[in-house]
Amino acid sequence: MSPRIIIHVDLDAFYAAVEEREHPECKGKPVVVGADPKGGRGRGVVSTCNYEARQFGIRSGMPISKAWRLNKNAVFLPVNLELYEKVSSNIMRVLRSYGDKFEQVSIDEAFLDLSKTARDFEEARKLAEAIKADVLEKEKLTCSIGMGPNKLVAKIASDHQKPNGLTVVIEKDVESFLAPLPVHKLPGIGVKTNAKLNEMGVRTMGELASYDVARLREEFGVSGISFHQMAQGVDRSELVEERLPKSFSREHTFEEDTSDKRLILTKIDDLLERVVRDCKENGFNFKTLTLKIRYQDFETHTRSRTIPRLAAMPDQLKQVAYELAEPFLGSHKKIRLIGIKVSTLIVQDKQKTLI
Ligand code: TTP
Ligand code: MG
Repeated sequence: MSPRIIIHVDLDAFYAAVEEREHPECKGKPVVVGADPKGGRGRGVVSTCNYEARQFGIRSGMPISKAWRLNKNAVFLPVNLELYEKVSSNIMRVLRSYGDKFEQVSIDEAFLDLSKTARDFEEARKLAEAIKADVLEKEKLTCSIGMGPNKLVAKIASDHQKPNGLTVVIEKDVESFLAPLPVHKLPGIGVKTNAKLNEMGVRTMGELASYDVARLREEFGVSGISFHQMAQGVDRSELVEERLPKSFSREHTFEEDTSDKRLILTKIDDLLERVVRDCKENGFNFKTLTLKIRYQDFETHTRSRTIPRLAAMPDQLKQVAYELAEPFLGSHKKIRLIGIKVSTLIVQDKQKTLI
């Protein structure tokens, strides 16, 4: 059987690159896309930044106030999601046309199965180069591509030579490619698992691949077995061609931490209205409503409720949201952030449960 040839395409500094394209005067300067820094007092986070800004230590998810401290002269721009979504869908259309199977993973990344389109890795490499050139010509953006015999290796490879990279890992090189990489590059190995593995003396994927699997199982349960397999580059998962959303959500960070009940409930109304609209506009109904609350000290809670009737009226929904919020409103601590999520989605016409 000929090996599978999978590629993973990931746009470089996506939001920031789109902004640079739209504002050529920013080219070469550090660009940070995210919340308003408000002269260092802003309370949101960095969505992303270009590679120039990364040289100052700025990163996605970092408080915008910290980014501001790291480089006050960077160009700070607000998030224009509508524009990025449009550019993303143009790019996805281009990518889809190259593969036999296509799976979009997020706004700026997708897998393609080239096993039937290309005879071997050399031919696939040429296709990958053509894809990069096509995206650059049509959307004036660069991407990084990883190629491997499965999704796991392709995904790790796309990150290997960012930006504007192309990393090809043929089957016989998989183990030697992975061996020196840190274990946190594997999906599912977050901060805690990484720390635990390091404690056990396991830092690289090579060390993980040769670690006693029974011990890993003892420590991490069935995930331990999966970590062991992944470290050896084993992944049999297929591309999932159509991704249906699992939930819709929105959050709001207050300008100032608050315990003003009216302000909080008004914000809940607002978030609820938007989330329900997002959900309906995408053709879904939902069964579960979740409220998230983060206090000033970052302690975070979520509470969920199943909605008794699918076609609940806006007032009933509000009532449920208020009830979910109630236990948090009397706290002596102020509230920093609230969020609303709807899940257990039902396709509106077919009434089909997706989760
Ligand atoms: P990424 O692909 O993780 O990051 P990137 O494209 O900006 O940079 P690169 O791939 O070159 O490392 O995420 C894609 C987009 O998703 C990113 O441009 C902005 C958005 N995003 C957030 O809004 N918040 C986040 O915490 C992250 C990681 C990404
Ligand atoms: Mg990216």
